[in-house]
Amino acid sequence: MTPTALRARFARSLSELYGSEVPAYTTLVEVSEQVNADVMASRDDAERLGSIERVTAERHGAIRLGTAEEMAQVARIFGACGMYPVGFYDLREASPPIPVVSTAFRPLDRAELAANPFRVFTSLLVVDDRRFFDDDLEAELRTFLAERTLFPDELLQLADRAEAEAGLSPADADRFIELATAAFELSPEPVDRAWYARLEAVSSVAADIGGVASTHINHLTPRVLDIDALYARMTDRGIEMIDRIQGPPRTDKPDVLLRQTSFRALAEPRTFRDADGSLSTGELRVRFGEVEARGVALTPKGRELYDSQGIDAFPATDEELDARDLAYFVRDPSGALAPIVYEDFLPKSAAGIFASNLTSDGNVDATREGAARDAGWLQAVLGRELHDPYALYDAERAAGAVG
Ligand code: OOG
Ligand code: NI
Repeated sequence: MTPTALRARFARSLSELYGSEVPAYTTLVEVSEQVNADVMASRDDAERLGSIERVTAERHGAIRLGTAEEMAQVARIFGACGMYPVGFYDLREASPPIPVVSTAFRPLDRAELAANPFRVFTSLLVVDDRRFFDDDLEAELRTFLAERTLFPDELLQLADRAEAEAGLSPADADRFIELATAAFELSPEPVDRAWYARLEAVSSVAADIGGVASTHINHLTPRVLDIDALYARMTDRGIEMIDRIQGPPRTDKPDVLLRQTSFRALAEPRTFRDADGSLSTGELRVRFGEVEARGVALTPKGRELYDSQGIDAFPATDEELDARDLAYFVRDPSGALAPIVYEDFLPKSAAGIFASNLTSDGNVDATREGAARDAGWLQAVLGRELHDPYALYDAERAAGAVG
């Protein structure tokens, strides 16, 4: 079973898990499929940004980790599935600031993306950022995190074998998928109430990451061809969405980058352990739903224009976007322009997704010192290349391949 097949199975397996645990996700997938079928029936260019097979299977997930070691381990598990780290996002620059830096694990080439585009937005808590954590809390967090094991040795060994040998036997593949899926399930282990509350007073993301001895997939996002229609239909079904769609507003111009929207995390029953050792039931809101629509990837020049002036400053046709080097295209065999779809994330939208699920802004002391983090730092943690999204789009455009 090749890394490509492992990736497709892993995405399906997580999707089954998530659907069984978060029923609103199943509604979201159903409504997305209806919207996509309607767009296919009504628009000639419905498949301009990817085949309907790809779009229907397309998901991204998100996980949050606590230590450099966990980050390096997850890179091996995703590597087994042909997913590699792309991009560096610093969510501490958002407002309100979130104490994480992130990357996305995804397939790199067009053929792999077409076969199965599964990706996972992966965040790492910055425990030594003094704006959030004082010396004592950092030390306690480090101790707590060092004691937990998110990924069993057997899983990591299977992952290494899959990467080294470009696949696994059917029996090993079954076991790998079983262990990898289980690693992202919500754990029934009791949550230490006082510890969780202490972290939550600083940041609910810190509590979600460092307040429990496990990690979990916190959303799984289907792709939709008309996100405005999706938003309206979900609202009609009584599911309360966040108040807006993140990313570029709807226009008559070619879709660029990424538009996303979400529904708030559901309150789920969890067991808590109190200081006297007694167990009680409470609730946590840690898993939510999101949906996205993807457009053409912007060049650095296009991105600069988007960030500084917004979508109003953009031309209305593919030809002009290409001629002004604002977005990535390749020529298909007939000479027509084919867009290169944006495969990455937007830090502002990501911060909005985080923020829509925060119970409070937490307690940030902006006068204290941050902690230096950049792509070079994350690459060293990962122990493998951290790919630059623009280098990937440039290479694809230069190769002239069509997806
Ligand atoms: C990740 C939020 C970012 C996206 O689609 O931008 C994200 C998280 O909440 O852990 O998934
Ligand atoms: Ni997301």
